[in-house]
Amino acid sequence: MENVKAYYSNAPVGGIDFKNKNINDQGNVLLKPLLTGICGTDRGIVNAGLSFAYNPEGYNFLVIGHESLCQVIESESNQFKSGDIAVPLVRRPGNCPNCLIGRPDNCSDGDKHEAGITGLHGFMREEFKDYDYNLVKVADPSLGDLGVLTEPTKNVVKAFEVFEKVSSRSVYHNSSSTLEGKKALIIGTGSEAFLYALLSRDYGFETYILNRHPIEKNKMEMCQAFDVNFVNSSEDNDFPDKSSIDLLIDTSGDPGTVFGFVRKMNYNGIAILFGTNEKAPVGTVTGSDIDHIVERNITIAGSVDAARIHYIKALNYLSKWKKQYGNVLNDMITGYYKPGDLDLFRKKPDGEIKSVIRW
Ligand code: DN4
Ligand code: BGC
Ligand code: ZN
Ligand code: ZN
Repeated sequence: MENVKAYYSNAPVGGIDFKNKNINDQGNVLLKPLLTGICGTDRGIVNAGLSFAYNPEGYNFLVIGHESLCQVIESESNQFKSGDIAVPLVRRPGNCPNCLIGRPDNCSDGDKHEAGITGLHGFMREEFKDYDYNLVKVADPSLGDLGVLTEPTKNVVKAFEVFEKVSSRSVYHNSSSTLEGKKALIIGTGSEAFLYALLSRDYGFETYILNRHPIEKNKMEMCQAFDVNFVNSSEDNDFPDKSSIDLLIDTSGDPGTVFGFVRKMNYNGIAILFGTNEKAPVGTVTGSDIDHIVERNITIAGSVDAARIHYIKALNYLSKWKKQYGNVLNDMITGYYKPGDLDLFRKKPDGEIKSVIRW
């Protein structure tokens, strides 16, 4: 579609006062989006599955798009020059103690905003202004389009920080001081699941990703390249055969599936809940599930978003993986689309890992 200026959803207007903070027209850097990734959150907003999303104050629409790779067009900042490549931060701080120390990802009162999600317009637009302190520079030119994976990768880096903090409550590693032989199960086979699988392998976990149907050839090949095992739970409902999951990461938001696997977690196991799906069917937690969790010191933790430090680490991981896996990593971007390819928000293309819009 020609002349598309922005996408929008019809989320209801929220009540938080966030006047004069829209990123349309304020900032010392003018940016042109090159690529915008789309993810489960965007589809959740467009399909009314995420009630926490809301429009900026005074608007009856929300420009979506939070996974952006941009080029600097003009800059009044000494941190950026025209031509630089940058990724904008999604979350913008409020005034709570966590927000004030640069950790709005751990906001204590919910009074923060997220570009393209909660009360702040996003990056699916032909250009916008932002402040340099909201931008992370992509310095490695070899990353190219893969820079668009910085934003989804930063969530994974933060979740592993949560894993590290929680795992320190007991001795978690094996008797040789590594995680070799420890089992990580990631529920889901979307982009976040593949990024979790990559980092899980880096940590040394024997890594499994799971769905309740077979996955396409490109995804099977990617599992092979990353040394990750795929489990089709509709065929293999005995996986794993005993309570042996040391790290469970959920990207599905499906409570029945999550607690089905919490029942199979090992002593001192850690479950990180990450996927959100308000439309998921009700799941059941029994007394014996609670018994299992308590008696084994299992921790269930939620993890959302990430801070600037995780964007920087995400870029480092992407550069490392690019060297390690070469062009296989490029295949994480499974499709390039045009602004106006609206079906993309309603239906996942076959074999999708990361679909991106090229501006
Ligand atoms: P996605 O590509 O929709 O990934 C969800 C995955 O879960 C897909 O592969 C689904 O398969 C799969 N799935 C759904 N239900 C089940 C089930 N019952 N058993 C096994 N697999 C299942 O989305 P994404 O990768 O972009 O994001 C993953 C989730 O994380 C989304 O819910 C996002 O809203 C959430 N998210 C959270 C944060 C954060 O907390 C950041 C980014 C995303 P299929 O249905 O496609 O076959 O910061
Ligand atoms: C974004 C996060 C955000 C989360 C919930 C995700 O898609 O990557 O930055 O916190 O959605 O709104
Ligand atoms: Zn996203
Ligand atoms: Zn806060």
